[in-house]
Amino acid sequence: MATFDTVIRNGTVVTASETFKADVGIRDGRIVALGEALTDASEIVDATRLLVLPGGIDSHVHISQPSGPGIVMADDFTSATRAAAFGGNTFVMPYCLQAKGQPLREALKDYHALAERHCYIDHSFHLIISDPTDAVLGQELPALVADGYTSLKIFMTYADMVLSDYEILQVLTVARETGALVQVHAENYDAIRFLADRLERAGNTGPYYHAKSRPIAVEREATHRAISLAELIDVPLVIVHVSNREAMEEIRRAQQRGLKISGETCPQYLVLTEEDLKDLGMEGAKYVCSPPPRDVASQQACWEGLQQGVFTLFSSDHCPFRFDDEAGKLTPGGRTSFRWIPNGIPGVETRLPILFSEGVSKGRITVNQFVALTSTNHAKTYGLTGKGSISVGYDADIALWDPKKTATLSQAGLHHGADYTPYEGIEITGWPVATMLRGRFVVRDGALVGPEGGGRYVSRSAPAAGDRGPA
Ligand code: DUC
Ligand code: ZN
Ligand code: ZN
Repeated sequence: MATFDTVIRNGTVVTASETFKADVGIRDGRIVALGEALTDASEIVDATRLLVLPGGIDSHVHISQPSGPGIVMADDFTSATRAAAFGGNTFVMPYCLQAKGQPLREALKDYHALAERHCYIDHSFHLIISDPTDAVLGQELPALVADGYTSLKIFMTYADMVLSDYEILQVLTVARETGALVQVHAENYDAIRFLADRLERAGNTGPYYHAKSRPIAVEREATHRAISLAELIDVPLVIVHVSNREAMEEIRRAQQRGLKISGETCPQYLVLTEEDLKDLGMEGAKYVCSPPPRDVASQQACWEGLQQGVFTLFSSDHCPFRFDDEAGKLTPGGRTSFRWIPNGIPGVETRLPILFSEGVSKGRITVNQFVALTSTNHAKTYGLTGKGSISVGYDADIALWDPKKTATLSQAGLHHGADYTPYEGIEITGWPVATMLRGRFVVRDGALVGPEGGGRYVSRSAPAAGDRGPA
């Protein structure tokens, strides 16, 4: 019997801290050796001129999430994880949305049923707490954290999800007691409502006014408030999908004061602007997401956040709706007001190429920062052990990258369930040419070779209070 099932030969291994030439020996789905001239293998994969990176971990995706009457998300677990694999990912963390009044276990049962036997890559779930009843706070949540559902998201906006400051403090208290990690969607609900009402009254109802109803101050204020509430309870927090300098500086200040606040940003805040929403017709709906894309100065601030470690997570916030579809962006209500346009854009397949190309290839970040921001930090932050690094003992979740390969992003070349990409036409240098999950190829030479259902659910540990990622 050969020593290794597979050896990846002649590649350049990249971790969050090092870049070195090494062969990677894989047995039983794990990395068991890093060394020179490893040969005794059932299969040798030649990685000459390729980078050997840990598979991407996208800790912020929405899949099959109920999104309002008549609205259907464009991806189920089959299509979302297929697209993710083509984009160099081996792990996604979708949300499990608690409907008002719904027990958390019931919600989880539904999502597990949707995911089971359909995923091409591994996954686990964050909970969305929309109804923090006494039962949820006192019994359900603590039991689920103990069972490996160790992170949750709360919202400071949206009629059906917004929590009051009192409720946020209650959730944060449970997080402190259980070790769960809380993510916050930081936008001020009442301010958005007020501004949206005023815009509508003035007849400003097109997609562009989605951005005008959620200006930077709305996000900055909520970011500041969320941080203050976390400070009161003395608990870590992740501020997700940060779009601009003012919110980024709030997080930086908190970090400088020693608070355990982590920041996440996403591709839309690096390469889109609110100008993309400007269209006399409905084309702008393709870019409607929250917070909205801002301007070039905000893009620059988000780069600074990534470069300087204020943001330790780069996620897609994949939240796909079809454009030319009444169950998607062109829902009849959306034609009457931006308020009813489904909120979110696809991006699970394009996250890594965009950051590699705009970041590594253009010299804004190092390839080690790329690995940290797209894989290693996600595993550390969310208590995912044995994933997120090319290291002995870790799962052989690997993306082989051709750093010189060029491509143009286009809907025709993507594998998601949406009928458009907001990143159409972006020129890319650096592309994932193969994706391997636990030692087996899922994507190879541009073809899907892994089985539907090859991805597993993974239970997570609660990171120790002092080890909530590198914030
Ligand atoms: N928040 C997200 O995280 N994703 C899509 C929509 C939203 O408001
Ligand atoms: Zn959000
Ligand atoms: Zn999201």
